[in-house]
Amino acid sequence: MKRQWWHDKVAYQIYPKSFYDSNGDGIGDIPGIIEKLDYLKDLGVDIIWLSPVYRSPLADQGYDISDYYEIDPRFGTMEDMDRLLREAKKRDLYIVMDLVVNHCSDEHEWFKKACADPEGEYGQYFYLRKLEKAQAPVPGSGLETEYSVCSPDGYVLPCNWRSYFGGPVWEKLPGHEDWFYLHVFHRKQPDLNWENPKVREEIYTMINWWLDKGLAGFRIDAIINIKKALPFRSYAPDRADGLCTIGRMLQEASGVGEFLGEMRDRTFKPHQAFTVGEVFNEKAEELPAFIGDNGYFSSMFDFSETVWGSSPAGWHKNKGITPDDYRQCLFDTQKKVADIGFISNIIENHDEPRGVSRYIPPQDMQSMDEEMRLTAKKALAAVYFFVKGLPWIYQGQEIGMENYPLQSIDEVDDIASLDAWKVMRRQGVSEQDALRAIERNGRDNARTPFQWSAAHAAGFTTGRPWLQVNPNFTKINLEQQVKDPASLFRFYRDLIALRKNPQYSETLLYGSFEPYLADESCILSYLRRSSGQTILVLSNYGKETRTLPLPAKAKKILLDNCPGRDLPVTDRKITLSGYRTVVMELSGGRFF
Ligand code: TEU
Ligand code: CA
Repeated sequence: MKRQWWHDKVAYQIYPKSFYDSNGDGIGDIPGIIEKLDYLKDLGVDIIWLSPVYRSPLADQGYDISDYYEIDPRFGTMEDMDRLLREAKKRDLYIVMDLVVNHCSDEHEWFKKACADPEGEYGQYFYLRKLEKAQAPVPGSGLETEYSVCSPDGYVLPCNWRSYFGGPVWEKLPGHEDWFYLHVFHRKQPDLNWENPKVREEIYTMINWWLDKGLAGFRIDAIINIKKALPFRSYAPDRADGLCTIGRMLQEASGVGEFLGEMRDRTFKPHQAFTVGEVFNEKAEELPAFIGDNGYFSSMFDFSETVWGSSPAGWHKNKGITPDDYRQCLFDTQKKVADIGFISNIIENHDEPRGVSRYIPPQDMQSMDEEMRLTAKKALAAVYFFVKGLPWIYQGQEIGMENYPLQSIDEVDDIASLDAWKVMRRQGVSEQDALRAIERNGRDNARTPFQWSAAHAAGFTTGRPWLQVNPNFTKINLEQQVKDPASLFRFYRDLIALRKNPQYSETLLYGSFEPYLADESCILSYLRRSSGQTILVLSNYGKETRTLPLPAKAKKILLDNCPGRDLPVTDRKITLSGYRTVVMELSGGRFF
């Protein structure tokens, strides 16, 4: 694998709307991010991904862009953006924006022109179809397929795919009776027709415009969806609504690489841009093409842990992930990626519940005392941080922010959660059970305001926050943790410092990955090895004290999540109390 400038970096995701509000309107903004750049520098991160701040009606919180060349006034101005790029550069920070090009907003001028003239040039920018009302299927018309579904007013839809946000992916074109358009996400997010070279040219021009402004690169949104299996066809329904998941169609889609390779060659490569793909449903054999040396992207996220246990039947059927399941996902990805490229590792993002509320068994979180709860949060941090690849920290993860304790569905903003609620209630799931399922899986968990302090609205705003603050902000906030040497924030700073320590970075960046004690339940442990150095990450990822064999003599303890406590260790074994986790350099010789 070719070595890249960003391999020794640590990355951070900002969800601008909830990061820091500089003008008291309750919405996080770009000037607020600028005010916090020194904080991010002090934490030790380098690459900063901003979730979208382009002009948008915010139907999907900015992932519905109505002008790719404008900043939405709620987040600031283009001057603010230029200032952010300058201020970041002064601090050797790299700004990466969100590239959302599977779809745009229905308020984008392209879509307005398509509505005005569906058969004109801009009609080709989208997937529009003029449809017929249902009648007795004419043999050979293709309408007679057993899975066809109709619009509420009887038009036969081209396919029975279900939007990621629920309901059919076909919506009536505003102002028309028999024209429909495709949206695999929200109806206010019409899919762009990537088969149209004009669309691709528009997108490449926009990407280069932003890269010429000094962006370090992009996180690339939902990009696997740009290649549909055409012509449209229906697949066996997976629910009583007669629809099937987009994933079912994606299994049949092929050729996305032509678009991704063209985009890379026309934009990212000429700018040596850093790119990280949000790729679900990729085919295993595609990995080298995606993140190999000349891959479509620099990196892509490992979502194996986030999708584990999810059920197409509804969120109430999603299985909770155990420490052993988590380990299996983490280790399987390490094995799959090996030296193909650099995978991007997360425990949460703006679409996921908080990592500490998901990957530490909830029953443990509830039954442990404060001290062991903190120890467990540090254990999770160390375990994901030192596997091979690029570690990402999502805003608030570094202080251990937790899921939001939902009292009512009225508190929920997330359109995915609101759809999940409908799906569950339609299946007779009780309000309480449906609420608990949203509390466990909903995207708002990661979108509550960053908890800066115990002051009003957790110090996020002087006004009324756009989304409620987690009531635990008086206990979990940055101001308190900066002062506390044993805090999670300080531990994250130590993790980053260790990864960057020249004595160990060669091993932590490029060393091999070797599972250790992988058959021991609730032991999350692995070896990182480079020529002449072996580092062991060893976590007793459970509440009970465990005595474990060492693979070789401990040479030096590099990190310990219970530093003040006695550590019983001999040449050949070590005793770890609940969730205690150590990172140690081993001496040369191996016992086995
Ligand atoms: O998400 C793409 C996506 O498919 C998954 O995150 C998931 O299916 C979705 O969040 C519904 O639960 C990206 C963005 O990360 C997400 O915030 C946007 O809503 C989506 O694309 C549309 O742009
Ligand atoms: Ca604001």
